[in-house]
Amino acid sequence: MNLDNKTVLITGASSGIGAACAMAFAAAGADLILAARREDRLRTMAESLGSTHDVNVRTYVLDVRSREAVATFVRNLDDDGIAINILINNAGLASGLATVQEGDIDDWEAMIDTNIKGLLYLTRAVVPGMVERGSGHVINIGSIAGHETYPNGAVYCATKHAVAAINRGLAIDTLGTGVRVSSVDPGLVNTEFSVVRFHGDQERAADVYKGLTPLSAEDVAEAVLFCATRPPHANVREMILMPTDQAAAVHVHRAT
Ligand code: NDP
Ligand code: 8X3
Repeated sequence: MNLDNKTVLITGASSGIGAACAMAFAAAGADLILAARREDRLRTMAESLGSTHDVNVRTYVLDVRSREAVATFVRNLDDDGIAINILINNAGLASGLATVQEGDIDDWEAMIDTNIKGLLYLTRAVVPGMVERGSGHVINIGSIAGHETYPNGAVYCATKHAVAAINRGLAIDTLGTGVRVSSVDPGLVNTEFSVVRFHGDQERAADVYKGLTPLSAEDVAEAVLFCATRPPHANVREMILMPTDQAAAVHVHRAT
């Protein structure tokens, strides 16, 4: 199934999984709306995708934490007659790795505002149009952290447990409308995720993946594309995708 004539909105498209999804969906023929905060990254991606694929690529600077910005962004798309067929709720981050009793509350706010509230703002703005049209697909990027809680990760894990709950709840709420809801929940993926988590400490970030082969962003994008290309009567509700070297959040095999 190709995605010609489908419009896909990807949040957090400026790096990692979001950027890989942009490439995978462009290759499948979808028109893209790419949103993130870093405009230069988005512009470079749009130029490269536009020159290699015959698809329409629009970019928008958007901070998903802003309720007003999200509402205006989606309203403007609507005013321009652009219907979003697939929403990939990918923008997210971990910030810090600490016990609850020692955690930095600013880190918590960043994770909660982005991973939960931002995802909800986008979903609330986009899904009514899908319901009205009787079709659409919301694909949330959850995490193994939505299925388990690991040491020093309580708040990040809480945000991804929230994504799992929203994913399940939205599927119930939209039942019978023709809207599909899926979640792709990866384990370790080598992206900028750990550099962001450790506030720019590249060495500490590299240690996360030392001695094992993590997933690539492209591995995850393939899984997202798989969800999006099922026939209309079939839906992937939740997909856990792990590196072979990872059995559970903190159970990893590292070559010595
Ligand atoms: P990256 O750090 O490489 O990418 C995160 C993306 O989110 C960037 O494009 C960033 O863009 C965007 N983003 C962050 N905050 C905001 C915001 N406030 N508004 C808009 N965009 C924002 O990490 P990943 O690709 O790994 O992360 C993508 C998703 O995958 C996240 O939800 C993460 O939780 C999840 N995940 C990651 C795993 C991993 O091991 N890497 C495993 C499981 C899930 P910009 O900074 O330009 O705004
Ligand atoms: C990202 C994967 O295990 O670092 O969601 O939480 S993990």
